[in-house]
Amino acid sequence: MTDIRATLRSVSLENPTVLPAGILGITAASLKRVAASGAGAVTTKSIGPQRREGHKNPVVVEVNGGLLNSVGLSCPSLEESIEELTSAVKESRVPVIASFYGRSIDEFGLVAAQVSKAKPDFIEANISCPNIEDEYGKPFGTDHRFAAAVTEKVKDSSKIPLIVKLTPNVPDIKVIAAAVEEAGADCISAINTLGPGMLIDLSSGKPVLSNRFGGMSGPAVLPVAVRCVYEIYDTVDVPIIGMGGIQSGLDAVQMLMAGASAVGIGTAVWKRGPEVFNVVSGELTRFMQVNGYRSLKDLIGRAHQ
Ligand code: RRO
Repeated sequence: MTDIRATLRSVSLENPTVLPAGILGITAASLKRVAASGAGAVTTKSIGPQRREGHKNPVVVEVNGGLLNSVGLSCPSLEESIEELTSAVKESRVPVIASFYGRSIDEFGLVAAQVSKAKPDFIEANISCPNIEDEYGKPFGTDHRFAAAVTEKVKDSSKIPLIVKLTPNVPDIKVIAAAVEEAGADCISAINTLGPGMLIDLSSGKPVLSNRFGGMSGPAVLPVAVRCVYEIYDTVDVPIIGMGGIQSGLDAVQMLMAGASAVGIGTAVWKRGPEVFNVVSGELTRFMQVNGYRSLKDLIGRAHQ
């Protein structure tokens, strides 16, 4: 019997696939739909301290190997977001992760406290959005001191287990991972989008995205994501949700072997619909059957042996 159940701290997932932040995660209805399509856990779009329009269209463009986005952290008001989150937590058949952000360290604490009232299974601090500048002019996740300060503030503000989402856009992701673990992170998710990148429209001679630059996701980033997860696994003891470019069960196997305990599937949902979660679980199960792996424990971190 092949067992693909996953564990993140004390939370059990029927399978290791997770809907990451930013994809179909604004309403309770869409989160429930993804859960019903076979995701092992679902994450909200990042919830902010107040309503935010985000950047002007176009905010997403398809490029070779994936997508370039600069949505700009659009979100409804905090009250609306919490209302949707509360319904999702009550009605979802799978664990719910509440992603959130703040523009300052204090704001991270305030939003964490508010979001936690809905009692999600995890809160996820998004310290890695590439498309906005925080009060220090760059994402908190690019500096180990700010990453640790946000983590500490959130841990002081909430009793809900904390995931910290890291950016690949740093010289050494191990330093950031060690800092957030030391500061109290219960799990790490990685990676946020790669870049920033840029696409220029040849007829107008202008950048395609209204914000000019955007973060890259999709199959082209998989090797970067696998390397980041591999390095994080070498550095910390907390569980890792590995994401970035996973489209198939075999991509998921790579991520598990690199050290992830669960795998995020984002851009592939945009391309293939929420059915992709069942497809990935099925392919993962078949790979394990054919190769004699009985449970995810046999796969997780295997590349380090
Ligand atoms: O909204 C965005 O532009 C965005 C976010 Br919050 C993020 O975390 N990662 C990304 O690629 N885009």
